[in-house]
Amino acid sequence: MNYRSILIVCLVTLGLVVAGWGQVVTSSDGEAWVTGDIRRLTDNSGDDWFPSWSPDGQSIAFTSDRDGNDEIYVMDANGGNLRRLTHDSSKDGHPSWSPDGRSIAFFSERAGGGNQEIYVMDANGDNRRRLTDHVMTDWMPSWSPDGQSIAFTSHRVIGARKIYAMDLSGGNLQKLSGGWGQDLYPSWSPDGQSIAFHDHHTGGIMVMDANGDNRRSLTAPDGYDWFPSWSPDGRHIAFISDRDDNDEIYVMGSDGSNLRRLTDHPAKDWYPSWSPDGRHIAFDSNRDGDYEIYVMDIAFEGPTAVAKTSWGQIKSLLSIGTH
Ligand SMILES: [Ca+2]
Ligand SMILES: [Ca+2]
Ligand SMILES: [Ca+2]
Ligand SMILES: [Ca+2]
Repeated sequence: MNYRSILIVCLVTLGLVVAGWGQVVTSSDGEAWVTGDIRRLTDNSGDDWFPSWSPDGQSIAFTSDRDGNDEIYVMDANGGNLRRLTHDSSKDGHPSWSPDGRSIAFFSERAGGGNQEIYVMDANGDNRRRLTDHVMTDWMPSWSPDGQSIAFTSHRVIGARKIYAMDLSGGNLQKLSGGWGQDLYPSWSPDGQSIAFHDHHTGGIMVMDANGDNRRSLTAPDGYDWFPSWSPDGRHIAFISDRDDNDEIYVMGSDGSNLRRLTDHPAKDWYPSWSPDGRHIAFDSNRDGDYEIYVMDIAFEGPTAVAKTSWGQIKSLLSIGTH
């Protein structure tokens, strides 16, 4: 960087601190993520988990046991207007919105015997229908960007959890990952070409073509990286890692480059879900005792963008934290 670039970076940093933003996280190549306010959206004694941002940006679905057992809820993205979508004494969890925002996939044990199956319902909880019917665990659904398929994790190969995909009738079942390892937490890339997932054998994040080919490793942590979540523009993947001794949210390029940490708190920070505009990440954390849903403001400044930032862009950047 030249002196002018350094001066601009300093001014941006100072401005963001004055504006209430928390941190400018840079890497050695100068690429920067700016993290801002963290807001708590829920406040109750139950555990609130697995946030999933709706495609229109207006709502966040999540799992909570606040009413005695795990159910799916949805609230406005500011935490208001809470609605409960499921009413069953067994576990319901891990909501995933369809790309058109009309439906939510989730897993439920309502079929009995502690057997988890994948279901889909309308976004208001109506029209629930079951997609899987297998004695072994089926869970963690992730909708394809074209809305035609749902990837999920299943234990139906004895001793190995694998990534599968099916159409919306539950048919055309395809096993996408092979071997005897444990593959979990599929996340479909926004262009539909790839699926990221957690490989429990290496502990890292892997990615494969959407047909299961070309499996390759993105991270190789000393610990575990899990729950990848693709950014809406497809350029980045957020995930959870314990590589720094407590569970934090990290982000990296979708090729595994430029990894950096976004949260810094001794409590657990889990399950990132991007807002559709890429400017916020919802997650859950037990930093206030039990698990609650939080939203963190973020802004990405590429490796050359900061150096080229104009005063107009600085003003624009500073206004990101307001709604
Ligand atoms: Ca709670
Ligand atoms: Ca339930
Ligand atoms: Ca099952
Ligand atoms: Ca943490």
